Amino acid sequence: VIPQEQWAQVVEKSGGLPAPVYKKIPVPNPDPDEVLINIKYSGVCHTDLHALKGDWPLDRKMPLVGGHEGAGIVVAKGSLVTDIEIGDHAGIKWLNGSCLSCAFCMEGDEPLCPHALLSGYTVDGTFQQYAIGKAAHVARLPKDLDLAAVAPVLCAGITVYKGLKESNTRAGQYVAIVGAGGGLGSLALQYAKAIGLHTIAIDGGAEKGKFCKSLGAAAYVDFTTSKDLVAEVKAATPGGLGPHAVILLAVQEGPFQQATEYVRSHGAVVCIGMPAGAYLKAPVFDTVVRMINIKGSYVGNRLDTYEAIEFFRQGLIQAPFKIAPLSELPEIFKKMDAGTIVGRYVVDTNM
Ligand code: 8ID
Ligand code: ZN
Repeated sequence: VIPQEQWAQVVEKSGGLPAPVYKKIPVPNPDPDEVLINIKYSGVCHTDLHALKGDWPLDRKMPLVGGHEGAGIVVAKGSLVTDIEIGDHAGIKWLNGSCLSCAFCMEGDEPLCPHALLSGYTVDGTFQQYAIGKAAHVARLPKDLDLAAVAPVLCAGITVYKGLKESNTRAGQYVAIVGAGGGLGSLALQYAKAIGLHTIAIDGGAEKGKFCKSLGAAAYVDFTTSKDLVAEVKAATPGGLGPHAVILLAVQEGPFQQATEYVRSHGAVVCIGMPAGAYLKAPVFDTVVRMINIKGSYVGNRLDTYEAIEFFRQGLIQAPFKIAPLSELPEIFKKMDAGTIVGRYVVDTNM
C-alpha cells in the first residue's frame, strides 16, 4: 500500500545556505506517462548544494524537494506506461523527462531538450520516500543491484562516463581527473580504469590522496601543497607531454584556467564541474598551435545511462560511499560546502 504522506527534505526559501526542512508531505500521483518510485536510497550530489544555494543562473521550483540520484522500486504507474512494471527496480536521474521529439532528443542529445525536466530542480526529486519520474527516462535497474551502491551511478556515474566518452580518449592514454576525491571524481577514477585509461588524480589533502590511489589512480597531485601543479601533472605522463584529456570536476574556477597549461597538445579539456559565476580563460595562441579542444559535458542520455549502469552491473565500478539518514541531509551539505567529503554520501530515506 502506498501511504498518503511521506518524509521529505524540503527547501523552502532561496538564497544563502538555508537548511532544507525535514517534514511530512503528500505522496504525489503519477501522470499517464509517469511512474511513482519508492526511493530507498539517494546519492547527494554537489548540484543539490547549488540548488539549495541558488547560485546558478537557472530558475528552480520553490518549495523544492532536491535530489537526483534516487534508486528504488516502482509502486505505481500511469495508464500510458507499458514497458516498466510495478515491482521493477528503477532510478531517477537529473534528466527527469524530455519531449523526445525535438531535434536534440531525436539525436540522442536529450539533456539539451528545451523542454527538459530536471529532478530536484524544476521538478521535485529524490530526497523523499516517493518520487515521480517520466517513464521514458527512468533508469532501468536490474534486480540484483544493490540500490544504495548504484544510487551514485545515476548522476555521478553517468556524467563522468559521458565526459570520458566526450574526451575521445582510448585505452592506454592518460587522463587527469580534477576533483578526483569527490563524488564525481571517485566514480571517474573507476570508470577511467574500467575503460583502460591511466589516471592522474588532482585534489587536496592526504586523505583524498590515499582514497584516490585506492581507486586506481596512477598518480596524485595535491593542489593545496603542490609548488608547481602544472609541472607535476606533466611529469606524471610519459615523456612529460601531459595528459590526453583533463576532466574538470572541481567547484572552483582556478583549475579551469590551469587545465590548458598541462593538457597534452591535441588533447581535450572537458568541463563538468560548475562553480558559480566562473569563466573559462585560455590563451588563443596556445589553443591554436597546440590544437587544444575545450568543451563542456552535461549528464548523459538514455544510452549513456544504460551503459554506465552496465559497467556497474559487471562489478567494474566500486567507489566506496557512506550511508546516512535522510534526516541528516543538512549536515551532509555542511560537509560538502567545506569540501571535506571523501567520495559520495548516500541517504537512506527510511531514517
Ligand atoms: O552534467 C554535469 N556537468 C554535472 C553533473 C553532476 C554534477 C555537473 N556536476 C557538477 C556539480 O554541480 C559540481 O559543480 O560537478 C561538480 C562536482 O560535483 P561533486 O563531485 O558532487 O562535488 P564534490 O563531491 O563536492 O567534489 C568536488 C571535489 O573538487 C575538489 C574538492 O576537494 C572535492 O573533492 N576541488 C575543489 I572544490 N577545488 C579543487 C582544485 N582547485 C578541487 N580539486 C582539485 N583542484
Ligand atoms: Zn548530480
